Amino acid sequence: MADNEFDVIVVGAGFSGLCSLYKLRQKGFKVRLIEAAPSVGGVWFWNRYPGAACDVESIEYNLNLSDDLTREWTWTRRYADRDELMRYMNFVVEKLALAPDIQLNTRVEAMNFDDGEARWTLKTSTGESFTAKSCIMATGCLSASVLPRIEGRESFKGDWYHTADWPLEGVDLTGKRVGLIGTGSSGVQSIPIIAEQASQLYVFQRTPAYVLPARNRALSDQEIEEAKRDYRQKRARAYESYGGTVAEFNERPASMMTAEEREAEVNNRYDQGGFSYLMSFADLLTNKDSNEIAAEFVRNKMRSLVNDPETAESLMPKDYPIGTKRLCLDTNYLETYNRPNVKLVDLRKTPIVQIDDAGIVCSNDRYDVDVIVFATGFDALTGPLLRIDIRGTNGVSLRDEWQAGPLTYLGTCVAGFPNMFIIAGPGSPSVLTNVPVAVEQQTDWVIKTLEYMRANGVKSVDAQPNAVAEWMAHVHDVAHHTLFPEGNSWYMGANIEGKTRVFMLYAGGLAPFTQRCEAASADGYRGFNLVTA
Ligand code: NA7
Repeated sequence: MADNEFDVIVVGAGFSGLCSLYKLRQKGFKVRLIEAAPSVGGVWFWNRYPGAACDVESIEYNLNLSDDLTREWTWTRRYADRDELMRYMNFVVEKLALAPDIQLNTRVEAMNFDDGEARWTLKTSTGESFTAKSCIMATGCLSASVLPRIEGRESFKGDWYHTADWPLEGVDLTGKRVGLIGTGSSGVQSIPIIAEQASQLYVFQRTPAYVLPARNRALSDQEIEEAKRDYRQKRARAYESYGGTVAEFNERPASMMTAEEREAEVNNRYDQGGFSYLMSFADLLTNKDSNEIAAEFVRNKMRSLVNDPETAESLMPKDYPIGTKRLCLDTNYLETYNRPNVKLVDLRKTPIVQIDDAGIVCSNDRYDVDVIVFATGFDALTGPLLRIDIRGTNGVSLRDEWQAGPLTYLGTCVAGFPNMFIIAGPGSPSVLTNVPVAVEQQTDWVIKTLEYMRANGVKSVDAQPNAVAEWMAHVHDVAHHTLFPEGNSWYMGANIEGKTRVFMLYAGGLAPFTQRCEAASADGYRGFNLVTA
């Protein structure tokens, strides 16, 4: 093969990409990983805003690639911050000697499938061209950031930043008047830190988030020792779980518990902090009454932390079930509104009318600022793929195919786009789980498929349209047995103007997803067209 010809090209150097690269190399594939950023890390490279941290516990949020990795790496905190995660990912690269197969500073801009050759050609921002039999799209779920369409945004004369593209050298906000738009996780994490630096911080909130305590803290020696000792066994349990973690669901629905039992359950889980709150009742995400019990408990806790009653009321999430938009984990967020230099602007009462050269103009007032921070999120799940001009069989464009929402088979393959495998994308459990665990499962399945192709002289694997239709119907049915479609979330594409609203993730759980993938391949790749050379 020529220098620019590969068995597999992996696009993206986050968890999915690094995991794919390592496993492909283990199996003897000629592989190149192409990454747009000047570093590995994926979402953790880009999200450098103050306070950026993971909302999944570090002891579980990592890659199970070798015992040495587990033995030699020691997490310091319950939730790793961005810098610790970057150190971890660089450690993985170094330990597994991945660097020689990674090409940084190179954005894949276009991909074309040649039907005759059954090969992909990839064109990059560097002007290079690569070909590969197969492509693994490890492009991430939250890697296409979005700026809001607000009239006059470009006319602002001060500095502005998106949280997902924060300057590498950091930003000194000391003494600055700052306007921050958006109160998802990025806003909730950065607001307390920005408030300490800024002379004045205005927070512009469209939808209030359910905010739970992170209770982040240093890990004890004993916790670290136990985590390392029990790692394999815990990982095995995570693979068999709904969410890719060992956190335990309460198996009883709220209706089968007394009021005291319910109170004790939510109280206990709230005190522990973190996402396991959503496991308080078996039916918390499927039954509105159960959900409301858990939601009201959180609202009351949130209210108790904010001094000004009007601000507290504006911060109350009331019109969607808890958990249907991603929970935000709080370290001093709500208390930040008690500071004299912080003001919440409730956009449901006074919407933004425009941005002008000096600040943000709302329907009843204007806020002059030196800096605007856009914590306005991402074109999630589909954005990272559709920003690449991907053309499959007969030149068909993925953008056209997915206009009414993403269409995949088993969350991994797209009809008409042979030998293209998506990791943690639409139609897979992805961000509803602990992502690195879901990534391991999916990369294992993809690489097994590539080995099968190699062993059996298969030149292309393509999803059958009827299999895609059946899978999407199943994804839709599962979602509509839950409350997820009731939140205007990025899971639904609801944060992007003009994006089709459809619940994009597989809510059936990681273990059932794995079983379905394994069953399809064991059954002679049911639902796929396999073309032999
Ligand atoms: P999110 O969770 O999508 O939050 C974006 C926030 O920005 C959210 O509060 C949005 O309000 C708000 N937003 C977006 N556009 C506008 C406009 N035009 N005007 C006002 N407010 C706006 O992104 P994050 O970066 O915080 O977190 C993403 C994920 O990363 C997170 O869930 C974790 O998994 C890690 P909305 O809710 O749409 O009304």
